[in-house]
Amino acid sequence: MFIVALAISTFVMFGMTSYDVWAMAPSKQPLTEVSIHLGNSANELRFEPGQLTFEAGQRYKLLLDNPSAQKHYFTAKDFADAIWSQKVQAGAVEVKGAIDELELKSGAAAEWVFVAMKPGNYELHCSIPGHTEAGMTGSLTIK
Ligand SMILES: [Cu+2]
Repeated sequence: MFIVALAISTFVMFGMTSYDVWAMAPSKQPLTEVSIHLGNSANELRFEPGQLTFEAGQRYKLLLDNPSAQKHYFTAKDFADAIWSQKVQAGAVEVKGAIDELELKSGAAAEWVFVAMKPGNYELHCSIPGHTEAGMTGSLTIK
């Protein structure tokens, strides 16, 4: 397990991203934990909360879960472009690198560790047909 993690880290370090210059330092910053629920136990089509605010330059662990009976997506492509994703962890699997959409099945949970970068207001929605229209949208702000 450790060797696999090390191999992935090495791969990420040699990947050419615009964040290479400071890729090591922000990964060690203190974390602020923030939670968001995709749907709820009453199966309403909404994010709770529907609005989250982050500060540019701060590192976050976004805790996502799905307490509803159906699957949902956390889709936020512009937001994903405005952050530096360190990893997404789900169960015993860690995924490194750029991610802009997560699918959470009923009862699933995941953690997204990132550094907020570019100030702005970014749209969040669930991309399952009908869910956005039913109100499953949110707003992610970086200030
Ligand atoms: Cu949904």
